[in-house]
Amino acid sequence: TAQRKLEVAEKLLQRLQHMGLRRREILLDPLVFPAASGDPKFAGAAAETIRGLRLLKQAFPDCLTVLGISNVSFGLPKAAREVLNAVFLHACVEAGLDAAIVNTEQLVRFASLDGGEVRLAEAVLFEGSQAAVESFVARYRNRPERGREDELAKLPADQRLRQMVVEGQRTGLEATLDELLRSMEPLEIINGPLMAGMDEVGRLFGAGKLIVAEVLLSAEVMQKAVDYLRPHLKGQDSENRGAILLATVRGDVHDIGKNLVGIIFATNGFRVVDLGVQCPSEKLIAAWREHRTELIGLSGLLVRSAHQMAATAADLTAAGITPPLLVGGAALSGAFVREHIAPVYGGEVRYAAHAMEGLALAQEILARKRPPATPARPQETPQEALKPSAGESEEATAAKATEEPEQSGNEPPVVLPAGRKPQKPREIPAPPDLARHILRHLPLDEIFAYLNHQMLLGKHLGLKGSVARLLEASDVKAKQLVRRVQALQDAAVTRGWLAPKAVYRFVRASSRGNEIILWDADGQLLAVLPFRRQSRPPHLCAADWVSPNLEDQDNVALFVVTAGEGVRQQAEAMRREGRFLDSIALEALALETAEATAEWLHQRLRALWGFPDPPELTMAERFRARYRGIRLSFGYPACPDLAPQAELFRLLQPEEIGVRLTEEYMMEPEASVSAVVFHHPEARYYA
Ligand code: B12
Repeated sequence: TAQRKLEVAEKLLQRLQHMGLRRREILLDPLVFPAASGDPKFAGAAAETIRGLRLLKQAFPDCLTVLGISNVSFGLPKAAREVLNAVFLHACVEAGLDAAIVNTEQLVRFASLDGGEVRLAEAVLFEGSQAAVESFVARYRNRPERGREDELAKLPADQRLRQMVVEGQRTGLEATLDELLRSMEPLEIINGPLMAGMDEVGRLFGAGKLIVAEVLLSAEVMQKAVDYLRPHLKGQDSENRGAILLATVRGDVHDIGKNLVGIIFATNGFRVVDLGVQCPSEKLIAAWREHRTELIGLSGLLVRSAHQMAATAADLTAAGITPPLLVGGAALSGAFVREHIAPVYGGEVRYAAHAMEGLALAQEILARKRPPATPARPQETPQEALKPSAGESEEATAAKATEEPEQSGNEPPVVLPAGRKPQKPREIPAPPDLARHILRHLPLDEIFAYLNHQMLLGKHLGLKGSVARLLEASDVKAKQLVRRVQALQDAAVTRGWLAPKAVYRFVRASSRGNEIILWDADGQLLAVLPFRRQSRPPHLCAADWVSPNLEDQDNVALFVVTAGEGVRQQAEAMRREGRFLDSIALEALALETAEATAEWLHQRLRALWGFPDPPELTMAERFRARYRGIRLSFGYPACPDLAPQAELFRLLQPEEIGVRLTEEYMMEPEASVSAVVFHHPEARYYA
């Protein structure tokens, strides 16, 4: 029974923990007995296993669960086993199963079963009566089994290969390639079924039917196939769709966006020359002269990088280098590209909102331009270069690099309408001290609890909709991604890939107009930080949340946190091995760990100020800043100028935790966050 399974697990855990094992290192197996063997003592046993799984997950949420699946269908015809295994596995995953031992080649996809067969299988699992078993068996007695691979196996080899790429399916890949090699040249296979598969992946992504994570899995199959074919290529060039020089611009350490683009282009037949991050124009010019690629791709995270792209474009033009230029990055917009980059570049410039759009643009450009571009000026009209990119919304355009700060701290303050000034807090909280604190060994396990899965799985890996709701509804894609990320988290803990660190200090502060003035304990001026005031009502400005009177002993907190740079090497190694999804997921995990560390530290600072979060505050509420005060980061709309990062660095010296500032005020490593923390109860984010 389920209860008995729980009791046994309790005893086991006690013993294992006594031996020094931690709970998250333990996998509990609740075991399953054959559900349709005809032995009455096992009737309903599968249902007990599922109930047992739930009890185990409730009682020991830190432990993992594992189960050998196919025992449940022992004694049934093969076709029936595949169906019963699939239905049972689905029910177990819904009950919280973390790992399954299962022959994936003898498993049909749950989603491909019709309602009738699911009901018949469930009757066997949950009722276990002889009648239920008989009707189930009757349906499959004379049916051949039909695993996904079998369905694929029925297709001619070229169509099968194309479909394997589309589905990210690797089983049988080598056999299929061997079969094709008997009648096709390796290059024909690459340019034929494999590329056709990737083209279909692009089409499905464009139609919203595949997410980034799935595209990466398809890319993995593509890479594996090309690697397998490479020895047969006999010197022929396997990448023949064009070549691209890829770089993140000067002063910018943003890697993940460029890497994603690199993977997508490389697995779609492009030769990618990756020049890395912080790439100055001179390096790009020298590399282009060496490689003469048909395209150049520039990436960058921040608004400053968008300006740096314009400068780079002008430098390339001055050097007579004008192949079509693809540009992308979070703070870039089509409008900025049209207004600031296209006019200074001698060739065509196209903005790509995401990597797949960049690929489509590259293919479109090269289809128009073949044979390959020469160093001479391209012939297209300026109008062509100014075309807005597909999928670029007005809203996205308005929020990005085109937007100049409305008003910086140096301008005269806007006069506030009467009554809009924030109330002085009844009591200004006193910080415990004004010393600089360095936290070098932060508890990674604890910080992972502050990970924002919406950002990680939604923003970075492309899952659509509310991640929390998808998980609640046991969405298979969401659960698979969570498990993959969880495995990376575990590896990050045990192998020390991530090492979050922080430096913070509370500082005396007063305000003057749109500025916050920082003072040391002796009343010596430390720094002046500018903030933007809204030019429209309610004319918010962060400076208003700090008292103008020095005697009020008001204060703010400053911090820099980082997740360290341990993952960069690891992610690169994974990319080399063709583990594209893991590589991007790991980089994304590092970035979101930096943000999680900021959230964790911010909570700690509130407690140190004397107003800890109420215990009932949920993590989802915390992500929506439903606590007292806010943290603003330079570069955000309330303080768009990044130059004050230098002041923050002077006061915090985060170099001691391994964080450096680039010439464009970006922090290296990439997975770092800085902030000014306000305690004022009325403080809120504004743009
Ligand atoms: C997640 C995030 C973070 C994460 C990770 C950052 C990262 N490296 O991606 C963390 C928490 C670390 C972070 C930190 C900071 N961030 Co931030 N961040 C974001 C956020 C929410 C999403 C960025 C994102 O999607 N990254 C994932 C990658 C994969 O996306 P991507 O680079 O855009 O790449 C895709 C496309 O753009 C395109 N692409 C990119 N390059 C190229 C190139 C080519 C050739 C092609 C074809 C396509 C292409 O394809 C890629 C994949 O599809 C944005 C806001 C937003 N909604 O966009 C703010 C944002 C970029 N951050 C911002 C700021 C200010 C910062 C900080 C400076 C704050 C601070 N003071 O601490 C720091 C800087 C970090 C540092 N090292 O210095 C600002 C930048 C504005 C500005 N003034 O410059 C933004 C716009 C938020 C805002 N509205 O204020 N941030």
